[in-house]
Amino acid sequence: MKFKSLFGALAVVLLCNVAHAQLHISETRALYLRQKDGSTSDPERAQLIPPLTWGQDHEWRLLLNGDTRYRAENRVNFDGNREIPDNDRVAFWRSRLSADLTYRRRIRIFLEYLDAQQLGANMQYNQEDKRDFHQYFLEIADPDNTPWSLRLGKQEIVLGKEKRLVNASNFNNIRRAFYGGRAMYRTKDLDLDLFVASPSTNSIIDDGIVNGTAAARPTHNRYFYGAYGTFKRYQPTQLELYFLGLSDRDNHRTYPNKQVDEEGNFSTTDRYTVGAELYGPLRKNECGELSYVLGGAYQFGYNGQDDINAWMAHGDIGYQWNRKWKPRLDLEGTIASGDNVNGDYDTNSFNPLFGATDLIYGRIPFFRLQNIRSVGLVGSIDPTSKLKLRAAYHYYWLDSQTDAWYDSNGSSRGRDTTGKSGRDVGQMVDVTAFYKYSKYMSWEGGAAYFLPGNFSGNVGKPDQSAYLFLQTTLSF
Ligand SMILES: [Ca+2]
Ligand SMILES: [Ca+2]
Ligand SMILES: [Ca+2]
Repeated sequence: MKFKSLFGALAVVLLCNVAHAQLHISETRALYLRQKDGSTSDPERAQLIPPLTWGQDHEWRLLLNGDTRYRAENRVNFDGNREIPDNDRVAFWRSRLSADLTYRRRIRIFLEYLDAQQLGANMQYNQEDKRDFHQYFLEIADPDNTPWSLRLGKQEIVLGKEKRLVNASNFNNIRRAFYGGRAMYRTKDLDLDLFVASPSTNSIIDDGIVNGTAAARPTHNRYFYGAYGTFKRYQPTQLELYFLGLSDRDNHRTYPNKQVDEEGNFSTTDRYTVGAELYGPLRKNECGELSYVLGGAYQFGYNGQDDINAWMAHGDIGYQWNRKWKPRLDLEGTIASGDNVNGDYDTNSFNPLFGATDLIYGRIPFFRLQNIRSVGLVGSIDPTSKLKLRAAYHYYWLDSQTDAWYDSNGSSRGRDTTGKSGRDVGQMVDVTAFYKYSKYMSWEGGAAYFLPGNFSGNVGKPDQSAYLFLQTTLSF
């Protein structure tokens, strides 16, 4: 492709002469790998208690692991209005303990206990899940004879390199799980996941509104199912293709959120998402490597009387220098459709399903992959093998001026159905430092600042917001 090589050459010339910085924090990447094969293949993982084995040829093996994490936060003016006091100092404390029992790589029983608390909170952050069994599943495999394995029970599901549609956020105090079954196919050339599950919810509802969280339970009559494939044959270039379905058979759902169509009627819904992600290196030489990520998805189906017609696309071009401190710079763009006209029997607001929000759309949780256009510049450096620094800048617009500004939970932060308030939502800067003292202890700290645009001012959020956090994690 002429365009590709021309662009690649141009970018190398430009970027080789810039000494700047990104990191995709390796903690999240390691976590992803660990979840993918569910094993201890990650050498960086803490394993303080030696594996307990017994039986003939050590055919039984028990691993005990856990972590505890404490994060202090300072939240300033998250409501966007200086006149209304909402500043808060709050801490989030989460502990996990897991027992992972395997028999001859054939049978695995995994049990994970989780306790998540919010301390000193003046507001309700919905981040509590006290003394809960977060995951419990049975896995059946026969790795010498078949690439298939089956996992049944309550489990986390994380799919895709970017986890944009299915994730179990690690920054959150509580993590999402699903109740159901998942068949996994793993070979050198292809990873395939087929699943049917019911999403968990932690919400407590008081008079129709979410007021706090408690132990997770299934959302009855809501089903999440699909197929997600990662084609690795042409590595390092990889292609992901997926089909995801989200169906709600409850025709009067008020819990954990109200399920109505644009006309305001309670409704059942079937939302189907088809999409693809493509990524890999574009150009590599002694100076460094230029790489890209491209992705897109289309949603269709119905919600009550409305047809669903929504889409998203994103692209990232990044350069990793072969230099001391491993500087990296990424330019990224994201667009997800918003609804054009309210009440026209056609809904165009993209639904990010159970996707990642933390960090991808800025550290302050004001955005997600719904009615958004954003561009970002992300730089990172690793001054030592233990220290990673990251800085990001994002600018955000609404995709549709008549649809809402959605925060990371999908709640509206303001809407002007006339469209007269424009689309300029604002900009955010965030910086993060991650220090891994050892595999048993790490620290992370960060700060973020949001500067509102015209639209925000017009919907009653004219003032700046700021965020600071410091987090310690102990793992064993
Ligand atoms: Ca305020
Ligand atoms: Ca407080
Ligand atoms: Ca509409």
